[in-house]
Amino acid sequence: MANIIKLNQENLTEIAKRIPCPTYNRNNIKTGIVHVGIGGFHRAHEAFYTDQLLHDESITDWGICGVALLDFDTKIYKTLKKQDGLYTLIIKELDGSLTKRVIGSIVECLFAPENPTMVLEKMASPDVKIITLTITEGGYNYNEATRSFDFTNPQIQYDLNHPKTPKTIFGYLTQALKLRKERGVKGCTIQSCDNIQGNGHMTKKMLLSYVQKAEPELTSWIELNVSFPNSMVDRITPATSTTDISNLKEISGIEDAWPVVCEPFKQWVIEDNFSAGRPAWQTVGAQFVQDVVPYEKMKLSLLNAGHTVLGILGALMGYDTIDQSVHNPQISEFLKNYMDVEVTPTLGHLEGVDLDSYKQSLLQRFGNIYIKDQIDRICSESSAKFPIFVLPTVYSQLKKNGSLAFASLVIAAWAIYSLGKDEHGKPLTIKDAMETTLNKKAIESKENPRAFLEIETIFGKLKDEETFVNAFTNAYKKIENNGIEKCVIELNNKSFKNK
Ligand code: CS2
Repeated sequence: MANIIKLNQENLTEIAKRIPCPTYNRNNIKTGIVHVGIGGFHRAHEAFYTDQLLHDESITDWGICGVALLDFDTKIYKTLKKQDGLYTLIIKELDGSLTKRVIGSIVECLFAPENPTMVLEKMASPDVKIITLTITEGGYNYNEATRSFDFTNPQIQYDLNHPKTPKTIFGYLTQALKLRKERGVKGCTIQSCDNIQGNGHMTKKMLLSYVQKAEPELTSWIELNVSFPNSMVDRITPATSTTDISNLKEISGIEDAWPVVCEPFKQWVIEDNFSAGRPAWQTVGAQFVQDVVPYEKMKLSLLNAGHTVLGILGALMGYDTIDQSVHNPQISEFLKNYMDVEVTPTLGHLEGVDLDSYKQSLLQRFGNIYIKDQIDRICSESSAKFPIFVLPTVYSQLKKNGSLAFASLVIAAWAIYSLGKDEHGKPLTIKDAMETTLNKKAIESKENPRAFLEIETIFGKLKDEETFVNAFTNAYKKIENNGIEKCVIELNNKSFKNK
């Protein structure tokens, strides 16, 4: 490729000669959505759907303003700002080919730590009808031990004392909604796009807890004017590697400081509950349904939990990527068993979904060797993921006296993983807000395995469930004595005999 072109609005016509670019006039697009959390997932998912939609020239109201909320987000903010909100989406197809396109739906970018007022004004703007969120599973400030909003979080305390310059999403949403109310601006929709069962319910519950303390008189206005649709979101989006960046430059001649890579599959199932109107995302493949709960449950407990199973077992065995893990025949057999024996009985009937082919397709997606989804990414923030992805299956199985063996082995493997080394003695990179506690409890577990289950913010009251505690303790001891692979094989064999 002769010349290298920098990705930005000015160069878009030139870039369009190389890869597909937005053909709509971005200058005509008004912001109708404020999105908080402009990481890879948002850019592979909602922003992608919205970009597709904006290619219908009659639609000009649904541009996205991307908000970077945390100091940590400086880099993505600066990158997108410099590139006029543009970035390349690189879809890694199953046959290894790459489908690339420039996405143009993020028409504005704001950096909250630099200018909180601007973010508040944007969220309060009458043009803005929807505020969408990808703030991660841990971002909802939910405490599993108390089953309520965590007011002990120092950032929340900060927001309560500095309402005009907040730091957390709760401070922002509260002030923005307050402005809307005071100015007579209509309500809006707050739509979570995170992997949480009942993500809309969770957002509403957590926000209202905060509001009741910060601005109690706003509560009834929110109840009447703001909707919180639940949704199920799906597209595997690994972290972008330096090779992805340099390949784009070498092969297509495009200099993009932060392209996004993802799988071809995508799904978005949304409850049709928007208090101020919404884009016709159904025309570009999203599904609007009355009740999204069964879909969420299916996705979280099969796909996300599947990831966790492959990630934790794979990490202990020394693998780096999810495809390596699932290509170990014993691990993939284990995952199939886990899904069939322990998860499927908890799901009930899902109208219009063929569960067998869904599970089959997951194995294929996990096995995509071009995605190279990092086990480090999957295992990161496990303390927020286990309670959502894996533990609901444990609770359901406990209730009906069902099998717990597979889930218990994974949880025991996580306790051993939290010691910080794989089975070959190689250090593991553990990225977790609760890293210190996890490690401390993991060390205690060497003497007394059930100590790990005492982390109440993760396990709630599970430590009192003898059936589970026994299964966990047995699994823990077996892994210590025989190594993870032998335990996986043993359970697979047992399950085979029972079939
Ligand atoms: C992953 C998800 O973070 C995780 O543990 O399971 O990021 C997953 O890739 C997405 O939810 C796919 O939709």
